[in-house]
Amino acid sequence: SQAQVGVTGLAVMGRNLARNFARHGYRVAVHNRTAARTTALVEEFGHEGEFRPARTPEEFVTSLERPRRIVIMVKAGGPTDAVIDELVPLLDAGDVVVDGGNAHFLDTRRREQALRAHGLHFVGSGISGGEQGALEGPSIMPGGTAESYRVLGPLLEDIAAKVDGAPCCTHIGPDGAGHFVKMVHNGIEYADMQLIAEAYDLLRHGAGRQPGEIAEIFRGWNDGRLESYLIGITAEVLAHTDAATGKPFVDVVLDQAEQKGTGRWTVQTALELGIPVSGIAEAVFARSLSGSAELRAAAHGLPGPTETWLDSAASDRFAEDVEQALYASKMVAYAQGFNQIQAGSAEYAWDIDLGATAAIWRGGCIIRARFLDRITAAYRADGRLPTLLTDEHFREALAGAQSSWRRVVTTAAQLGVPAPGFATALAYYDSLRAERLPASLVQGQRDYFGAHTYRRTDRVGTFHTLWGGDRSEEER
Ligand code: NBP
Repeated sequence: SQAQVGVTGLAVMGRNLARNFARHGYRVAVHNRTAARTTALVEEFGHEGEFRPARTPEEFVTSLERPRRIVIMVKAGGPTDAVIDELVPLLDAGDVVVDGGNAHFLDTRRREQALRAHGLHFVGSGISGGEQGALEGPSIMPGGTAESYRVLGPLLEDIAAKVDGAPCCTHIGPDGAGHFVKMVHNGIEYADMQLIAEAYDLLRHGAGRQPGEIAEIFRGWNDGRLESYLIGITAEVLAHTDAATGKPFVDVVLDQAEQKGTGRWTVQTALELGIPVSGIAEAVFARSLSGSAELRAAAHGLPGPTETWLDSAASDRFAEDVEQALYASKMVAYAQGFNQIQAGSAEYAWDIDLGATAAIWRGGCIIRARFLDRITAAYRADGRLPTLLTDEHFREALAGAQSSWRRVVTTAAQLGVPAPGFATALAYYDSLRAERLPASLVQGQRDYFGAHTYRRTDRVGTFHTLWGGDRSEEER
């Protein structure tokens, strides 16, 4: 009998995804440009299930039952197009082609349109969870037509992570919706990681704690509302000692963070949509700054504050404040990310269910966290919530956190410990809640130098003041 699903591209992700399908009892056709990877997979893991190795794309396609379900797991960009071009002439109307790589959602929209012209379903699917997730259950964010989800959904739900018995996979929406949501997921991941890193830095260089002690603090936090995969692994990394030097591992790693680009895409897209995702942007910039070795070397030795440490009593209370600040800043970062999804959904008519999106991030993916239940609940209660921050739970948490949050940002500034993520989150919060913003002054400046006009609070219409003349106002 023919294979039920095919995977082409058998590097770490594709191989583990193919094994995941096989372990769930599916007959899996496997193919890779370089045949050695296909052979190796079958030799090493053939006992795990029914694999149908194929040496050529033709062999791969004919080994699949129809409508065919093909998952492409190759390097994003040109390689994905190359594989699609190779497969399309071999396929039949109704077949479903999935791109499980980290494609840009605009590429996915283009590919979906092109394949639709051939009567094929193209599904751009976000898959999160890395190598281990692919094998043991990732969080899956498929886009594409409703028909494609009917053919493909049950298999994806089978291999996805489960939380309380529910699969971490849902049909996100048409064409690029899945990859868009995956992109924002990665952006949020950047923000979350940056905030955790800042919490560490404040405990280390503000409160004078050692990495091992901070690991214990994080373990404690992981038993509470901050419980998440990222906090858990952070504690592990901080507790780790470098074998070669006997020093804390975190002290021997070069402090220049790298990036593959999905965080940058999130910010670029947010700029286009006009959505302030300052938490994600600061995280991307923080990585860039860390990598600017020459700049940092040149600036090293610039004057800093004279106060450099908290005393020990203050330091104990400070750890509690940092937990509050981290929770509040994290709320802001997620609220911003969900606003971006909301905006993308409106712009491209995707009709994305925000509550369902938060629910499938509870398992399998890097940002999995207890906290996501709160987001699902907030959007279930009100699908049109303008910002998560006004939901009852979030509002109460902010009320409880805000004075700690302010102390942490103030202390960071006083001690000269950079906390761009915490600071920008607080500034966003205060900006949103402000009754009046100095944007009125910016409008005045714009009108002064460029006659860009302004609106008034007390009358409708568009106005200009004759700044160079008698400063009378005229309606434009
Ligand atoms: P890579 O991104 O390293 O890609 C390697 C695969 O692409 C190999 O199978 C390679 O075939 C194939 N390939 C290339 Br390169 N050029 C090709 C071409 N012109 N035609 C056909 N095949 C080509 O693999 P990965 O790390 O498993 O990631 C796969 C996708 O999943 C990527 O889009 C990645 O961004 C995404 N992703 C990765 C992770 C992760 O944790 N690694 C997590 C989530 C998503 P070869 O063997 O013949 O060279």
